[in-house]
Amino acid sequence: MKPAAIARLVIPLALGAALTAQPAAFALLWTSSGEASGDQGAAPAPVSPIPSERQLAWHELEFYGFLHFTVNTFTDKEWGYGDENPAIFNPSALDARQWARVARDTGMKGLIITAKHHDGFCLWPSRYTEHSVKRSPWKDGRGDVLAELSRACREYGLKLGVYLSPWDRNHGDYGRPEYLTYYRHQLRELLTQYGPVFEVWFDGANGGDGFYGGARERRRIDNTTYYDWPNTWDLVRQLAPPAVMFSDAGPDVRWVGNEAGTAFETTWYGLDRSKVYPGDPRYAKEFARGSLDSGDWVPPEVDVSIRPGWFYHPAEDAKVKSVDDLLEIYYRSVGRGANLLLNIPPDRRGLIPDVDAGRLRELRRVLDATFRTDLAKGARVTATDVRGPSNRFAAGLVADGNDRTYWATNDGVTTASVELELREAAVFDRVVLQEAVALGQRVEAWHVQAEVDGRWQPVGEGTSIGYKRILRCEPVKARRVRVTIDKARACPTLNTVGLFKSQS
Ligand code: FUL
Repeated sequence: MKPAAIARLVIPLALGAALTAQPAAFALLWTSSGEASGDQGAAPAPVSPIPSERQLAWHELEFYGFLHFTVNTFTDKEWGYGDENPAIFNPSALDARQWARVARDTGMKGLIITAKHHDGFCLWPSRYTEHSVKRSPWKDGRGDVLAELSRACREYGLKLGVYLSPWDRNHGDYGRPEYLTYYRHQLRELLTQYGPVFEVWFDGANGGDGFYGGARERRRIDNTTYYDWPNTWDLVRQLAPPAVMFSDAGPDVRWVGNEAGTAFETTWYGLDRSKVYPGDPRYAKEFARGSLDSGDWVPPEVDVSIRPGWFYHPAEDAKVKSVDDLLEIYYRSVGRGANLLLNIPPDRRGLIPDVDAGRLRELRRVLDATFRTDLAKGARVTATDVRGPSNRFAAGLVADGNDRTYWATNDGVTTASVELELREAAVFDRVVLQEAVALGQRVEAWHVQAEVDGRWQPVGEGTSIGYKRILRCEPVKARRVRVTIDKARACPTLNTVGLFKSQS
């Protein structure tokens, strides 16, 4: 298809997505869209799907923490039945500031807490149930974990997210329509009482049996219809417009399809939301890998625990993941264009154990040491094609340390290279690439070469880039490095080419 035809095809699609998203961020892109106006000095036209403003902000977070904490912490279980006595919830030294400090020192940008897990116990004193901290001896029933965490997040510059399990094994109404009213009341409390929330996490698990107000039976629901998700999503939009919502089906962020800490090597952000529902058993196989050019922008989040379980268990103190494991997870999630949600469960004291905190400190130290010095910064950069007559999309913008500016080619040019000439030869083994994702995911294949002893040698190659791609390669010493886009859906963009040397 000719570029002009592609442009005609993509513009209505992209425009539709932009309008259902938050139009403000796109106004600039739209009024200056090159393919729309035929003016190659203007920005490339977006290709569908494209992210909303809230999704763009979410991409920039990259890494945040998960806190699994409830009665299970005290019963040594992963899934509570729902009949736990609230009296067992009694952390001896709960300190949400310690959680926030650990998270901030690890470089996490926020914390998402299990406000209510499947057992139905609420970490905040909900007006709609007695099955909560209200009935626990902790702080004589006057405690509120959400309030403490929200204050701590504010103090440490972190964002707050909430996990509210749809499956509630405690509640007598679960399985009946009345339960949805209860669920939405709780959501309203969480989204109005604790300051801004950046992410709402909708779990897809529905196991069947439970306490259910004393019935102690198996309750089946049809999760294609029972939860009436569109109305719950509307409520979240109304109460917390900037929040993204996570579930198998999005609407904003999707599950990566496993809990092992790994995104697909090829990560596309598209998901056809109309074909999938939260808890869909076909999800991991059929939908988790995403699609390049169909559906909506619903990027993956990698949720994984630092321990084998999601909740704290004393027997797992010796099974905390090593720094090497955590680095591997980082490169397989953030390094593949997904976000990383790393679970760090508080123990029975209500503190993140020293062993976990120590691993996290080490992880941060290694990441900081590795990514402190960008060897590409200030390089002389040239390209086989540069969009338009001015410097607005110049090749050098990939190495200016500013990911708001980007290199782009002219319309119709879908194969192109940028070549970096460093001030002096340097050894690197990490290459960071980033697309200007506000314009859609465009690149489908790329490779990197370095000039060694006067000859261009292969360094590595890949498919998707998206928000961020980190290539790990053998250490190579070179002064000249070339990144080639081999295939793209429309003229490609890159806002970053970074070169780093890993440190241990
Ligand atoms: C799953 C839940 O069943 C686990 O307990 C945990 O909360 C995990 C993050 O999601 O679906």
